[in-house]
Amino acid sequence: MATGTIDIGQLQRDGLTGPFELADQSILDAVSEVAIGLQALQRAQNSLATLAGQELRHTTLINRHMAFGVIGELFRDANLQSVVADCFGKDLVLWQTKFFPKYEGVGENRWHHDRIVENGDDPIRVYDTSNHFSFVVALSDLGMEHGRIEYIRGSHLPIDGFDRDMPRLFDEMPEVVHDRITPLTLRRGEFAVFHSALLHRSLAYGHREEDWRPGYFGAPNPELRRNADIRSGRISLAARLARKGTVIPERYGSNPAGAAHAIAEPIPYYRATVDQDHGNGSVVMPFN
Ligand SMILES: O=C(O)CCC(=O)C(=O)O
Ligand SMILES: [Fe+2]
Repeated sequence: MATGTIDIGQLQRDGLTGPFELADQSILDAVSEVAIGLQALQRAQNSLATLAGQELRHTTLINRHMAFGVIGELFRDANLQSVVADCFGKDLVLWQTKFFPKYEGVGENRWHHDRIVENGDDPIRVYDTSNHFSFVVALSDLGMEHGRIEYIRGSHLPIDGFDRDMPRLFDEMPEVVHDRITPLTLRRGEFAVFHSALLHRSLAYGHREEDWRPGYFGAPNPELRRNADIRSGRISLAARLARKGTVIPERYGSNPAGAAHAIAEPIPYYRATVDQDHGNGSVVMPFN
C-alpha cells in the first residue's frame, strides 16, 4: 500500500493498518547494526550471568532510542510521522521501544497486547481507543516463516463471546476468535500501526506453515540459538506511543541503565531494576 492511502476504516475495524513504506530507507542498515550489536551484548551478558550464577535479564534490546541517534532519526521519517499523525493525532510521546531479532532457535513471542500502562497507576482500559498506540518497523524482510506477526482482527474492541479477562501473555487463543487470526508480513522498510490493546504474537523463527494451528506454540531452541549467526536472521523494531501528559510509571518507561548510560552495559546487572537510580533514566521523548 502506498503511503497516502491510509485506510482509517481498516484501523477502526481491525485495530491495525498497513503496511506502509518508510520515506527514507537509507537509515535501515545503521539501525540494524545497532540491533545486531545489542543482541551480541545480550548474549555476552547472558553467558556472564550464567557464569556468575545470576538471573538472566532480557533488557538489553529495550529502550535504546535515546542512546542511538539513528533510532530517533528513523522515528522522524516523513511517512511514519504522517501515518501516525493521521491515525492517532499529534502530541504523542514515545515511551518504549524494543528490537526483536529473529533467527534460528528464537521461539514464539506469545499472544499479548502492548497496553501495559494506562496513566500512572490507573487500571488498563483495554477498549478505550483514545490513547496508547504501537507501530512496528521491519528492518529486514519479515516473511511468513521469519517470526511473522499475527494479530486478532478487531480485538481492540469488545468481541461477542470473547472474555478479555486473561493474563497479558498466554499460549492458547480462545476458539471464538480463531477465525480472526491474521498474519502480518512486512518487507524491509515497511511498517504497520495499531492500537496497543490489539492482541498479537510473533511465531518462532523458521516455523513451518504445515505445523501452523491456532494454538501453535514454537518453543525456543537454546542450543540452536546460541550457535546461530544473528546476521542470518531478521529484525523488527516495535515502539509504543501515548498521548502527551500520560503518566508513564518509572518501572516501564526507563532503561535499567538510564538513557544517558544506555550505550554500554558490558556486565550483567547486579541489582534489581527497581533499586537502581532512575534520576537520569527517563526514555520518554516527544514523538510528534
Ligand atoms: O515484531 C515482532 O515480532 C513483535 C511485535 C510485537 O510484539 C510488537 O510490535 O509489539
Ligand atoms: Fe507486542
